[in-house]
Amino acid sequence: MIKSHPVSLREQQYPLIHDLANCIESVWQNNLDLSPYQVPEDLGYVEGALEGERLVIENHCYSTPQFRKLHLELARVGNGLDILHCVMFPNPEYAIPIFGADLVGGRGSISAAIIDLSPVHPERALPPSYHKALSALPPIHFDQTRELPEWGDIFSDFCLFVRPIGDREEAAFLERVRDFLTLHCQLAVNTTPLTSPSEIAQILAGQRYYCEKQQQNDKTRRVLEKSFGAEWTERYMTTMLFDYAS
Ligand code: BLA
Repeated sequence: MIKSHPVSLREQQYPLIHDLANCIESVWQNNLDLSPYQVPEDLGYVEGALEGERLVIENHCYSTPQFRKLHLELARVGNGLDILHCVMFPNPEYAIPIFGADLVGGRGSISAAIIDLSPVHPERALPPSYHKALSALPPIHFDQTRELPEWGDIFSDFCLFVRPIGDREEAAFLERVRDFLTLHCQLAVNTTPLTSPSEIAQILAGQRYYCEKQQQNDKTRRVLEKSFGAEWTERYMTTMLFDYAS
């Protein structure tokens, strides 16, 4: 027995997803001061199979002085579609971007791999320290880049949205995630928190805008609805995946 359920989902997942989950947790452990985050009791490990294929979801959450919630979610649909979803929600006193990653694939390839450090600043610009650090990363090339959907105006110029082909591109994607995450954790712990209520209110508004846009992702919604129904999915998307303080 591993954890509270019979087999860890991660062990069975597509290798890049499995490796990325381990990478994310080790960068968090090495750079941040992690505390437990209380996941609503019925949402830590969920299984559903309403009208479609069985969907299994495993959630791992932490909080730190800089981050209200670090969320890593692993999911498997039926016997072949694997998903990794990760969002780092900063505390609103920290004027830092939102790290997000989503990978969808299985049975031999990843169809969508996206990572970004998304600005929440009112002018939708990244802090200068982030701009400088991200600009200094070595150039990277993927054969197949993908178009962002209409709601994707939340993403930065550094957003990487690709279909990685083969071992070399998959390894390059993993390294880029490690670089984004490491520099994010290091910049975050060196950020001085805001004290001005009006500045904090602007950050909250930016985070809310990000969450409202992400909630418009119909591809995510459809996968969840097929196994759990519309009502549960609405609750899950607004309280677990993209919740914001109001
Ligand atoms: C795309 N997300 C998708 C797709 C699926 C999911 C099935 C389509 C894959 C494809 O087009 O190849 C499904 N993603 C899920 C599910 C969960 C999930 C079920 O996280 C959770 C249980 N999505 C995020 C985050 C980002 C994100 C944090 O959760 C970005 C940082 C982006 N996912 C994202 C984008 C697309 C996507 C931009 C493409 C949407 C489109 O092309 O319309």
